[in-house]
Amino acid sequence: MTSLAALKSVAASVSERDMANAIRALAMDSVQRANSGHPGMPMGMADVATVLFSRFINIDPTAPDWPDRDRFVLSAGHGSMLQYALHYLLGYEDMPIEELQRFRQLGSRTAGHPEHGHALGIETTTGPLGQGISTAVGMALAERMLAARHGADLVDHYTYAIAGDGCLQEGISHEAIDLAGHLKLSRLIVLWDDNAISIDGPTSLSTSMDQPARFKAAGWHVQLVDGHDMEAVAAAIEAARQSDRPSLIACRTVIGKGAPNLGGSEKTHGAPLGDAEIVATRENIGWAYAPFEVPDDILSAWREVAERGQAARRAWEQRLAASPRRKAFERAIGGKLPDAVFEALAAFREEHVEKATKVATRKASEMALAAINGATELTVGGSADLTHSNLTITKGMDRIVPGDYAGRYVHYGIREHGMAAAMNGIALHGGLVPYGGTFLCFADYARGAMRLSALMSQRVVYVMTHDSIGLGEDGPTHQPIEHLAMLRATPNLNVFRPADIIETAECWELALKSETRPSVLVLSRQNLPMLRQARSDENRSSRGAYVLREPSAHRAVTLIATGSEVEIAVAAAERLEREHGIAAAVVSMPCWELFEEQDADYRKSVFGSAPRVAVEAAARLGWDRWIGETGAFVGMTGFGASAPAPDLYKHFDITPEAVAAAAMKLII
Ligand SMILES: Cc1ncc(C[n+]2csc(CCOP(=O)(O)OP(=O)(O)O)c2C)c(N)n1
Ligand SMILES: [Mg+2]
Repeated sequence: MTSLAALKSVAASVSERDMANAIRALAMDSVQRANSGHPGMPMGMADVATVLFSRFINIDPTAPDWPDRDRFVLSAGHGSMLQYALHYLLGYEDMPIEELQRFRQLGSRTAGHPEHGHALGIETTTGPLGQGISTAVGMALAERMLAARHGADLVDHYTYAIAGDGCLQEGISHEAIDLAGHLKLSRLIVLWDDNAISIDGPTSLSTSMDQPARFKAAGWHVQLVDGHDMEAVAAAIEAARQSDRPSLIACRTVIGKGAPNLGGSEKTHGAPLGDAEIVATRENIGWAYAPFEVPDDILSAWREVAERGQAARRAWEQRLAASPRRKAFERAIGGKLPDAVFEALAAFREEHVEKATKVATRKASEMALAAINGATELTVGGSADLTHSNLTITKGMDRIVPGDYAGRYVHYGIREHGMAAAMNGIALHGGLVPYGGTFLCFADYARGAMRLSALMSQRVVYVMTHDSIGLGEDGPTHQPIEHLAMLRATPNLNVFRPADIIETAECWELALKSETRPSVLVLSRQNLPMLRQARSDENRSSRGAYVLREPSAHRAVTLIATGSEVEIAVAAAERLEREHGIAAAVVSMPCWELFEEQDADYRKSVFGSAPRVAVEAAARLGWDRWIGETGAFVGMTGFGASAPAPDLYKHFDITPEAVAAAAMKLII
């Protein structure tokens, strides 16, 4: 290895074009080696990325999590080789050239699309188009909020995103752009790879959108540049940094730039260039080096770029050491919620067991949130325009408004998908714990980003109310049926459906403590009785399911339920005992995922060996896992209907009588 000092002396003669060509060569060679991948985007955006990193971005590969670093989001995630090439060139220790040679192979850090957590410095997972730009909005919002709390000497950075035509065509971009423009997120700068090509061919096949006009209409600062004119790109980024609004820089580029025959064609989008075109490209761009070889002077020029970020990081550390806000800032970034939160929740449970408080679980959630938000400033609430239905705002929470980020409640607007992505960005940024509400039915709309919360192991809390036909009159468009099954099928996601105020507080506690897994709190619109018979210090929801009611005689049947149907199961058990002398246990099962994690002995002690009946006002899918071959299910078999909730439960036969009858059928 040549020493950096020795390299520096030759680096002076290297041009930014040479630096960009290093990206081009690494991208085309890695894709060729893998025989899979997307060379066109990295080659087209190599010039823009080089200017962005060489002149502007402050990151330090030796301290990739330094809190005040600029955030870089490759929204056009299929261009992952752009990011991997940059990481190698900048000198991230976990991105040696061998990782590029193993592009897209099992166990490599160079997955097909950038995966947060696979390699240092990947701020978010991208690939599903539109997610990156929308996640970046959350990061830029978190930056402004933390700056308002801790001051500009500790928090003062930009969020840069590279987005393609695909990202801007996706609907989620509309939500994200609108929110960012409205909130005047001036530290957000989006560089659009305006190459007018996507997979099927020219974008004119499917769009006539005037994107700059669209961004302007949403309140953005907009510039158009030639993406291969490095000085023009630099000037545009400089102007964007000065703007008091989020910025779009439309960078007109040629996809696959440098490839003499295929450049400009969709053929470079997602396939290797082929040996002959790679030879021709080397000639065309004057790259006389072997595959994966970057000459010392060019590598040195890149490594010097990293030194600028390192100096910025050191200066920041000195400011932090001298800051009176140091402790508070470090606590926030550490992400640990204070004990006071959990003490407040314990006191809350004690109080409401005593009072036997009967409220809807959405109301219980609001009451629990009042305790939580009173004990910490780290939580950031919000709702997709259903604040007074989801009950997500609590006393003393100031709103975030354009230009003033001192509050902690976000009106996300009617933008479920954008909200979920923004919450991912807030969680990824660090320093804040986001939760946000909508109706459970609209989990469908938020789904793309919810999946990424789970894939990225982020603590995001989804507050999803109006969780069944129990919402009543709004009817089948608003009544979730298959949503629980969809959410439960999602890996690394805890789905909580609490039955009463006590379980609701317990589930909130579990969600907040779940630092590497998002949670969905599934909550009722209608009032539900307090079912817990005795106070306990133990969080009984923490094992996923527990015996709520054990009959005095040997169990003849076990009734399993969640949420609002636990009350029905309890009534059914009482009826079975009273009218038929049948001993029925009731299991409340607020979280399948946590129950699945318990050992077999615990699971057996809860479920017993008697036949089982499950009751849930939702689709059956998944319940057979718990009721077994011989079990029965009482629930929904089709869409709901519009009527008062009690009428609907009768109409769809989800009643104590129906559950008792199903139980009788099993055991007689
Ligand atoms: C949500 C989503 N839909 C579809 C795809 C598949 N896909 C990957 S790249 C792409 C085309 C993107 O076009 P553009 O952003 O212009 O990229 P370019 O071809 O310019 O590199 C598509 C449809 C995806 N990754 N995500
Ligand atoms: Mg394109």
